[in-house]
Amino acid sequence: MIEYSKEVANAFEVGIPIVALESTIISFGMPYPQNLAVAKQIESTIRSLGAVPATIAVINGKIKIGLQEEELLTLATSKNIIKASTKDLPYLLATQKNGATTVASTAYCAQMANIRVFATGGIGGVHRGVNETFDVSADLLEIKNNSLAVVCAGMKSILDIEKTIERLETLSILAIGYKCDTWPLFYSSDSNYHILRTNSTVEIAKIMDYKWNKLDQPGGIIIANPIEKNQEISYTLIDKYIREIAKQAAEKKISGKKITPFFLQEIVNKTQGKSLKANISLVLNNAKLAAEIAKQYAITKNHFAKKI
Ligand code: PSU
Ligand code: MN
Repeated sequence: MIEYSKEVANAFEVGIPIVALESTIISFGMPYPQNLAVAKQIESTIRSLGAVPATIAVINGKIKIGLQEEELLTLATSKNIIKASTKDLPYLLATQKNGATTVASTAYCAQMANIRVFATGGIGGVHRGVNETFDVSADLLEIKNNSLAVVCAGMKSILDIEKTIERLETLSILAIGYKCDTWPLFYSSDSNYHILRTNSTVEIAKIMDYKWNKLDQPGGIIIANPIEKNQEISYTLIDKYIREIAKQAAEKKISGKKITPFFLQEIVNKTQGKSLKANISLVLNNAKLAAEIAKQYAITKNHFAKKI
């Protein structure tokens, strides 16, 4: 049911820190060929920092923890990929299909594999217009349910920010800003919404250790890592585009799991590719921070003591 790549199996064996990565971003978050190039670049960035990447997906009905190059290629190019949340996993396994895992299902699989750190772009949350659509991403539920540090550039700006923060509060999900005092909003580095701040990965590792091992509080921690200033796009501009795209989506009757990929693609069109550049930069930034956190947590917990 679960298959580990040689690299990841070896990392567990000898004690190298591991960073989980999602695959929806490859199949539905970015166009080809950038998606493939970025997937590989994220992996090599993590390796260059002395950690091991574990990109997660379902291939032919097997949960893969760590992918081969040709599997990355399949995810980047094939039309036969299902955007898979946690609820879809039994179906994909039984019917031997291919699935790209979202934040929700990646967190779920990573927890099964006993991985503690996860890098992504932006998390899902409460959508704008939720009163009408009831659209709330399963990402929130699975971050709540699985004990991972989820390194992201905040929530995607297409969401209802205030309601997502409220929902995190209700679910009792701890969110920490890395070197920031306000929530980063994916394409933009700050906002008016306060977030607890830390300046160090040592502190983040201690927070993880207190939460999971000392206080025995299972569940995820969001590490919000702002996009670099020179890559950001102003929220006012993005917000204007999002309102326009929302109208298009309503006209075209796009809903459900198609909404997020539709917005991401349309924002790329409207910004003439600038948002794609920003997206790539923030994902790489998150991968770097996640690798540092994984190494630091290994030291703090003495979990992977052999190699460090
Ligand atoms: N962030 C990105 N690109 C993406 C996504 C997030 O930069 O493609 C994906 C993630 O996989 C996330 C999913 O879990 O969008 C959320 O989808 P939904 O809103 O349908 O739950
Ligand atoms: Mn949804």
